[in-house]
Amino acid sequence: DEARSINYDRPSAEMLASFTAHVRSSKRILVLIGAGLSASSGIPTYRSAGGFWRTFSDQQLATKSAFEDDPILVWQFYNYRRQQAKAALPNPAHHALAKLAKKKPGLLSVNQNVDELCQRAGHPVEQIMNIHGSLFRVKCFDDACGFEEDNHDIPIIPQLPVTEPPGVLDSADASSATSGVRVDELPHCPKCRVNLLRPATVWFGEGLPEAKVNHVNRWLCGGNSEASIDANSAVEDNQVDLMLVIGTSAMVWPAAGYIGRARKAGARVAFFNMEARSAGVARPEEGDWMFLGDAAELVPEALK
Ligand code: BV8
Repeated sequence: DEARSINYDRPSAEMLASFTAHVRSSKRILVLIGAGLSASSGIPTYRSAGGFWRTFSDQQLATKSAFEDDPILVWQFYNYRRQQAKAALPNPAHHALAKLAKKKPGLLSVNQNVDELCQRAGHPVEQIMNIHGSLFRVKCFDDACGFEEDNHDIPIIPQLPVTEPPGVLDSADASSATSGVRVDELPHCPKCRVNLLRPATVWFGEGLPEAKVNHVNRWLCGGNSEASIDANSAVEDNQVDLMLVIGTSAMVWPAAGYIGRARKAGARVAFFNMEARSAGVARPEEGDWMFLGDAAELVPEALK
């Protein structure tokens, strides 16, 4: 489905008024967050031109096999992204969303981003599920070991440069051989002392963190306790009043599936994107709102 980039009219007064009224009367709000929310903070999105690093797309490097083939190259990629995310600042949309979460205890954010900018904007941590992990957590390459911890070191190891030398970004020879780093210098798991540490983001082909997915499922079933999901009881309130879909191409599953699930639970949907999608789950339906433009500008305006 082609994405049509339409000229960005200002949201009409009546569209804003109807959305604001609905936000005010909404108790249970589900938010799906994508890279577009952080674009104005200087973090390139995945599927736009800037989303490439050297000659690779995220999908080529964010996989177990890419790490097994060339852990140095993958750590160079993540070292670069960690530094980029660390240098970035939350933008007005991150702050507006955090403010709404504090006002609406029935709000839950499902965050595909791994940059931690929502948390840095003060989004209550119990109301945001980072279902694709975080750039600032590392874990043992062997899941069976189970070691995982926060790590904000920039660079992750002294031998990896903090910034990419000019030219490397688009050089044809993007192999890690140019790094001068040896695999035994890469961070190793302090627990099993055998395996390498890897970024604790969810790679393609990997399952999402179960606890976080269960939390979203419980929230969608209306309960906040284990009971509601086990007993399959007809919980009192599994209605979703509003879904905000902010800066995501909704191409990555299972995250994209939350849009349809929220609709089934009664939600009207507001899309915030630079492009209007004419098909797929990211397509606005009757009664939805489509805010076309930069999330950093439109989200604070729509939520004020
Ligand atoms: C799983 C972390 C099974 C890594 C990420 C077909 C073939 C192969 C695979 C699949 C397939 N179909 C489905 C799959 C599975 C695959 C998938 O969905 N692939 C897609 C690409 C087709 N999914 C998985 O592999 C998932 N796991 O299914 O496992 C399983 C189950 C159980 C047990 C074992 C296995 C895992 C998915 C997680 C992958 N990890 N990232 C890392 O980055 O380090 S995904 C990656 O994409 C990011 O997390 C990102 O958040 C996510 C989604 O991208 P977006 O955020 O939407 O960003 P994008 O660039 O795409 O779009 C930006 C949008 O913003 C655009 O719409 C743009 O218009 C807009 N925008 C831009 N600027 C602005 C803006 N909007 C507003 N304002 C602006 N200024």
